[in-house]
Amino acid sequence: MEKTDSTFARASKLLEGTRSLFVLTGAGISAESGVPTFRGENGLWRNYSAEQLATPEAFDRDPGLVWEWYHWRQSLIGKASPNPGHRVLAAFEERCERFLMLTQNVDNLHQRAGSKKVLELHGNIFRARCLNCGRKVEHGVTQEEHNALPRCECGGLLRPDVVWFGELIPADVWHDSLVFLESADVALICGTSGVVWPAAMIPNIACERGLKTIEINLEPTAISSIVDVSLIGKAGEILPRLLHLMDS
Ligand code: BJW
Ligand code: ZN
Repeated sequence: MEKTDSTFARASKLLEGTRSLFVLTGAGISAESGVPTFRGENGLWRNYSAEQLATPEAFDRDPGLVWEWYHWRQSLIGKASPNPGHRVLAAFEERCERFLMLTQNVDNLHQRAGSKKVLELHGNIFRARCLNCGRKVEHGVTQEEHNALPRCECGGLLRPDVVWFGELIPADVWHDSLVFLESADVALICGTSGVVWPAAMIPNIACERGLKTIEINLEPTAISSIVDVSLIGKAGEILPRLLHLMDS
């Protein structure tokens, strides 16, 4: 058997035997749906990086520019569909007695693929909140006049209801994830560069707590050396292959 075959066999065995599965996903799981990732090739929008746009300071300075980025992404995501990777993760939820997915993605694609137990660490791109009254509203790309900044009923400026750099992640989401990790058997980490905190701590926490860990990524990352199994390739190809092996 080739090394890759035995690596796949180890991963599918771990997944087959798990009663309690924790999944962490990042932008890579949606890449094959045509949603750009944040880092690496094609990670920039008009030469701006996520670190330059996804901050409260960038929004204070130029809310029009930041909204343009979000509208561009909303429109891409609106046209995108879940890919086989999303669908296999939804199938894993059906098969496990206990399951929790923590996603850093804001694109709804897991939910659209049928995943139910999904916690959003960085918010949702189709929701906005008012900087004046705090109201949260569903917000899609077509909702305002060309060039006008999105406004709340109260007249206040709306901002995307997502978590930017320097902002706190939702405490309940983080708490529930850590509680789940206490009694999970396996952590599957899929399509994240693992450079953004606190999500970047999850693989280490999982290892410390004795979980078996599997990583799926297009390339080796900082956590590849600490996980039990590292599968290199496209999530939309690897996940269906794992499911197939589990069924054979
Ligand atoms: C595939 C694939 C395929 C591709 N198949 N794989 C110094 C040290 C440590 C921490 C900090 C520091 N300075 C500041 C911080 C904290 C900061 C941080 O982590 N900064 C780092 C950049 C250093 N973190 C925060 O500020 C967080 N809050 C916080 O810590 O609060 C406490 C605090 C408060 C005040 C001050 C300091 C601390 C909040 C982080 C919020 C991140 N927000 C964003 C935007 C969300 C909204 C939106 O979508 O617009 O979240 S930034 C962006 O990065 C987005 C993502 O969710 C996040 C992670 O990216 P992800 O998902 O990993 O994507 P990529 O592109 O990085 O990677 C894709 C991967 O997929 C790659 O590995 C590819 O190889 C792979 N891939 N195709 C499989 N087909
Ligand atoms: Zn308001």
